[in-house]
Amino acid sequence: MMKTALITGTTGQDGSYLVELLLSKGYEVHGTKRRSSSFNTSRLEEVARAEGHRPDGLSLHYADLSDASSITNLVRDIQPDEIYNLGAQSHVAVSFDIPEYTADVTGAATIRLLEAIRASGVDTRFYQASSSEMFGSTPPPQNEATPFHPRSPYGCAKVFSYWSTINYREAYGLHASNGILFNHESSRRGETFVTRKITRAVARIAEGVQNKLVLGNLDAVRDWGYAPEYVEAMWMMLQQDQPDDYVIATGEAHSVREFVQAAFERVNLDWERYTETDSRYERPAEVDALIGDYSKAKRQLGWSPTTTFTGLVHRMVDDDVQAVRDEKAGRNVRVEL
Ligand code: NAP
Ligand code: F7E
Repeated sequence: MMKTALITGTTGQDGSYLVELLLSKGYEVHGTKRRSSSFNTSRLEEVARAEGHRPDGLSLHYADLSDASSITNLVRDIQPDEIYNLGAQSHVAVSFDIPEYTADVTGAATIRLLEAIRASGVDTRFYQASSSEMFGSTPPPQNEATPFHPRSPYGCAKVFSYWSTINYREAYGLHASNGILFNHESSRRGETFVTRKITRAVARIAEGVQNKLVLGNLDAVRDWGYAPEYVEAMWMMLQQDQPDDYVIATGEAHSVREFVQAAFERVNLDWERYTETDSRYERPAEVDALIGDYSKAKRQLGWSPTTTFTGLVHRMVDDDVQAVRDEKAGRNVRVEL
């Protein structure tokens, strides 16, 4: 029988890839979108282009994670088999500027969803987008047993959601799982996260429409994977008989500096000539190093990453170069979905 899924945060990087994955598996997919004064569905337009038309199995609903009524109504009306809570104020640096809002949307909203499931009595499986940011300053490698020490309002909010998910599993027997995902990137990554900021700038510099790239802390170390592979892991978690919590990562670590270097190398430019640093991109508290140990996911889910660091950098730079060329040629036309 055809399964039904509800995804919050459908318009984000992961949401758009998860929509593609679930549609390819024959799901009826319902997603949330927020009211915005301008088009905010560009990532889903890419899904539509790949399909040649707006995907038949996809419905979008206006909702907001800060609005309990919108969330409760959706869960009750759709009665989904699976719920993926990907919606969040997901930018770590921004969470220092809007901490209460982040606590509400990235933290408390998880309880809104879990309560909506209880109130409607729907028999559903729940995925919570937990994050390696919860580990914060605890030294790598990090796995499911590593203690949390978050370093930002975002990290604190994710810890709240993580434990709420486990609490509802234990208290009410919900099939509720946490994916503790390490950084994952793609050409659909938001333009203000460091990898995309770099690859977009490199492409624009190579195409002669930008002069320099200005960054913050170049010493931070991250474990960067490829987003489409990570949404596959989310789906795998909800297909297990028992709910559980899993680290999803590559185990490979690189500094921001190494990412910059590799990106400029792709277009045969010297990174040091074009890169500057400015303290305005530094955070009040930094997470120095995140490197994930995904052996549990490998063992229990049969999940492993396949895209290498260099492969990821090349793909993102190449896609951004193409995007700049499309922009120059006026090929970027926006539509409503
Ligand atoms: P993203 O691109 O920033 O997408 C976030 C999504 O949440 C967007 O669709 C956004 O809508 C939506 N959203 C924001 N505020 C909302 C609100 N008040 N109500 C409803 N929806 C709201 O993030 P992502 O990279 O796809 O990540 C997906 C999830 O995984 C997030 O929860 C993130 O915190 C978590 N995570 C990400 C990573 C990573 O490396 N990417 C790693 C670990 C965990 P708009 O499009 O309208 O802004
Ligand atoms: O920063 C440094 C910055 O913003 C990575 C989110 O998806 O992954 C993401 O959070 C590193 C940090 O990602 C700039 O200080 C230097 O050390 O790309 P980012 P993040 O903070 O790791 C986790 C797992 C999530 O869950 C989050 O939702 O890069 N950095 N210069 C910079 N970062 C940014 N954004 N901009 C700079 O100019």
